[in-house]
Amino acid sequence: MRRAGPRGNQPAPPGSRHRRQTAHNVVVAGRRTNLGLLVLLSWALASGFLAFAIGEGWDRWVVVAHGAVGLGILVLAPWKSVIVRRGLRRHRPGSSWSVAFSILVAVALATGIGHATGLLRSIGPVTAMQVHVAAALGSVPFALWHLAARPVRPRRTDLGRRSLLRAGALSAGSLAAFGGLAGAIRGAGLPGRSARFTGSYSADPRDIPVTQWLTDSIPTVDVGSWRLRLVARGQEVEQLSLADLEPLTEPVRATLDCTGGWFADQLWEGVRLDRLLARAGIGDGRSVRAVSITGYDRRFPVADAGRLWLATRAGDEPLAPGHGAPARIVAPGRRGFWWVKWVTAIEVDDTPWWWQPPFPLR
Ligand SMILES: Nc1nc2c(c(=O)[nH]1)N[C@H]1C(S)=C(S)[C@@H](COP(=O)(O)O)O[C@H]1N2
Ligand SMILES: [Mo]
Repeated sequence: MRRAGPRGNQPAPPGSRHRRQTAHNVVVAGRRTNLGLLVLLSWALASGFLAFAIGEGWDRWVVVAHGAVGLGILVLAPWKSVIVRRGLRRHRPGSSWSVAFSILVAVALATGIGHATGLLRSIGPVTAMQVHVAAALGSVPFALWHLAARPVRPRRTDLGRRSLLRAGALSAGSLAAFGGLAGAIRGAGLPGRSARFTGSYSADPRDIPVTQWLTDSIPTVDVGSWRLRLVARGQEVEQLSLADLEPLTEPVRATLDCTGGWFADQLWEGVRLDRLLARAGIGDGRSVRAVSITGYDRRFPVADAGRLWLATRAGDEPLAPGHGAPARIVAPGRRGFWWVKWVTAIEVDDTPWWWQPPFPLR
């Protein structure tokens, strides 16, 4: 392997004050660009995470911020390309890792823009959104490696007035890029125009895809012998059959919005969870956990039980086997992964709702 000397392969010619000064300026500008990229990449990750974690009205701004931050990375790309070219010339060990890192970031950007504009919705069997998330998550180890191998050392002056002005200019540039893209989507009538604020596209409610979060399987459930177990602090209190539940159901209109990039609005019929808990006398506790036959589960604050339903029907039909028969959670305002299918138990206890991985692990 070729090893670069401490100053790289291209030492500045001695005595050339001008050359040295220029090189110094490039290095300083490079450090700032790298710092800016580091901030943008971590914000992109954090806002992407948030945009998935919650689906209520206010996170509209998280999604806008996510878009602006992502485009900010593009805004810095011309500056970064100068650094990259200089870096590649120096043949430092690990440059193939850097290349892989940039490819993953580029793929995340391209699929993000493709999804937002609607110009690229799927790549073979996977959605652009899935590729977007996979590339972004896949880039994290590379980002950590990059940070260790090519550390960006913050300085006191990074919080100074000039840096703040630069940060302001970058924010303005990112927002302008976002506004420009949004304008282009509208102006050119791109499919992205019809997307929901979460970025999801409308799907036919009678034909929504059977969607598993990661690797969960579709169980075979005998509806006749199925029972819902109501559990309070580890003690089973009651078992209900489908026939027991049906008279308790009420209609509820709700939008299932999958983080995979589609949504469907329809009329469900289900039992409101707070009523179900009150009926069984197990309403006091901190959280209520919906457990699937498959082991998939989600925990909700008990205070939200009035906005959660255990649904047995959708669009005037009993739930289809792939869609959670005989009973699934309907959680208006929450993204699809909260809508636990094939529910077998509803448990109340004093565990805080947030005492669970932010996203299911199966
Ligand atoms: N048991 C279980 N429930 C689940 C999932 C899963 O993998 N396992 N996937 C969730 C996700 S990510 C979504 S978007 C919805 C999809 O519901 P559908 O298959 O009826 O379209 O179910 C949710 N409920
Ligand atoms: Mo989903």
